[in-house]
Amino acid sequence: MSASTLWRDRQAKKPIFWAQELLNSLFMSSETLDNLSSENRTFAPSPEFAAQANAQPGLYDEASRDGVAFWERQAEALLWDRKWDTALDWSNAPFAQWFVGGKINASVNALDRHVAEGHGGRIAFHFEGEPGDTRDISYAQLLTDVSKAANALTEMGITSGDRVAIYMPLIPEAAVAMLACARIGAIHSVVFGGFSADALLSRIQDADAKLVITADGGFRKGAAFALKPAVDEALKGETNVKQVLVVKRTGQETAWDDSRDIWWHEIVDRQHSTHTPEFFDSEHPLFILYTSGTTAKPKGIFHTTGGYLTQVAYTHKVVFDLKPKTDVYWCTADVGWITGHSYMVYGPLINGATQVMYEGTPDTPHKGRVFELVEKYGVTILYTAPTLIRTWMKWGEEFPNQFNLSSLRLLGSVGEPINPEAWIWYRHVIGGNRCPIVDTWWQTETGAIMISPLPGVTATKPGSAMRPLPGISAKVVDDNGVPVGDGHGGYLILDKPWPSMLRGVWGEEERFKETYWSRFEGIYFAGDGAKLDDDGAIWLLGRVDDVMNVSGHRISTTEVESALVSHEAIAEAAVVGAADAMTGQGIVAFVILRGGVEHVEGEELVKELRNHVAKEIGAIAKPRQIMVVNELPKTRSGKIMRRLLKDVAENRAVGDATTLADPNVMKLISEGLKSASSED
Ligand code: 6R9
Repeated sequence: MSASTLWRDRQAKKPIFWAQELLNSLFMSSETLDNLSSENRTFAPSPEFAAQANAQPGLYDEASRDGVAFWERQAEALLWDRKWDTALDWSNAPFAQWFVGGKINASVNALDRHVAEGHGGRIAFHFEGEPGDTRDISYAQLLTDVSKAANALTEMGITSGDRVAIYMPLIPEAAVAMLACARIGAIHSVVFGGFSADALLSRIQDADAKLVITADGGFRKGAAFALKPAVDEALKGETNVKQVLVVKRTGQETAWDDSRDIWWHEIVDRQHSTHTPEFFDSEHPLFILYTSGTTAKPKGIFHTTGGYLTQVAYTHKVVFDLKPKTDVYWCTADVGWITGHSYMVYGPLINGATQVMYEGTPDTPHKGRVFELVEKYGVTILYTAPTLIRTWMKWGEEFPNQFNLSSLRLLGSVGEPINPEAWIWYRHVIGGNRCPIVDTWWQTETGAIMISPLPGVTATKPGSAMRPLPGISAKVVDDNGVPVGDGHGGYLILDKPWPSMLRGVWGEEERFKETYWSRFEGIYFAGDGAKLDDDGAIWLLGRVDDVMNVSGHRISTTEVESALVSHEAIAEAAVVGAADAMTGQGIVAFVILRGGVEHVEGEELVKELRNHVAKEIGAIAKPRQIMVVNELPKTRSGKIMRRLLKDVAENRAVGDATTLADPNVMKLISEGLKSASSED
């Protein structure tokens, strides 16, 4: 599909019904979030896909009929050393306990079990390093690696309940380190390898980690980057870290402190190749993962074992339709992100999946790298983020078209709302119009997927995550916590406990209650705005703080971005609401142009885009300013840091940009905006 067909396609959509929304908002002050456009295309699964799918339509009824018993059945799919006495204890809400009295080991479920069942020869990871080095690691080999690492951790004095910080590139040892911690009951805290020494230090301190597992470096964008120096820098701060375990990945020159640093190969390789696991309480903490909130201090979201494993395994099976014997599954996330925890380590390994793990960036050494690997390994299930899909759109179809992508049978998306245009492109160009797309909504806090189509059941709409999964209760409510009807917007909430829910914010009980459970009494508020369409399908509108208020009308940044991206000249867009004396907030857009498309330039283009948004959504959504940029400020997990763009749009000094993948981006953008003139 060419860009111009996409463009026409978008034009053919039913236009807007914002006038009605506007009226509603006049009469109902609680009508808080207006989604001004609508999407009518639907894509039902093929009869062939539907017939073979792991999840059949009856699952919804089964879950709503059986409540907690439904989750007990999912938990039974795991291997327990001792079965639980009580499935759910919610008496001390919001502190949930699932499968109370049960004893389980995460690593045994991920590894030993498959080997015992005769699948030790199955490949767990096809690892591909960025420079092209490869390793095929079987389940039996992975079990040996994890057992040795667990023995090494024990030799180093790490015991159950200790916190271990993991700061690594995306290499198999990262997964081995996580599973080795889990095996001995130590709590891992993976800190994304793109974070700075300062960020690492604050996370080490907050969790009071005893050990850091790192590497000399990794490969990214065609070069070796160093990690160990950031650890050295961080450990100049006040910590209780006694030892640093270092994987040799790049072989680069590395400063060394003999009293503290230990090479992974020196201690791990000489360990015994088996390890007898201990079983832990279902509610034993499994990991802490830091995530940013509205304040500067990151929140240590912590998850426990039995419930988390139950839900990641279940969702991985039903949402990705995994057939462990035949599928090759690839989740492109980093282990430093919750997606890497739930859908690269725990979920897929528990389900016995064969996966691809790729260390580097998708444009190295060429822009077709991901597609090349799909062809090479015969990937059948691909799970990635909208930001990468839009980047592929920008690069053009010639890259995917050079490779055979016919092995793909299912596509997934996660991390932010996917624009209908990107969804359609993904389906057409990557999925050959035959693969169901699962747009999966969830959070670090939820631990596992909560809202998503079931690929063999749901007729999907481009841009909608559709419905809560069987077993999950999610609703869209107004300011007073009252569910809104179809066709209305509000706040997305979860009103029933779920097995993989966060058990708290590490060391901050009050903050946990305050952040998640106080907006609506006793109900989890996710921080996202959402809308139900006329069929009751859920449309995520972004974080509520990403919602703009222009002349009293709330407009989602996502929606304006989608409108901009639907223009043939635009590859990617980020929109912020900037303080405006007249209208409260004015819409400021930052756009990246699509390569290889003929379009007008400069002033003319800006005018055309503003009119285009007006046509797509309504004049109310016309951006005040549009600035063409080469890059957008993104975190390494791909989230656009709108906070920084807002600083620029409001002529403030740009705030903390330490978590940006490329810190120079902001400088270029601020200089550019000063010279760009405001319209009207
Ligand atoms: C898994 C993950 C969580 C926030 C969440 C929401 C956004 C994630 C989404 C989505 C729309 C989807 N988000 N998936 N928005 N559609 N399919 O991303 O966790 O890093 O904690 O971010 O991401 O705003 O609240 P996390």
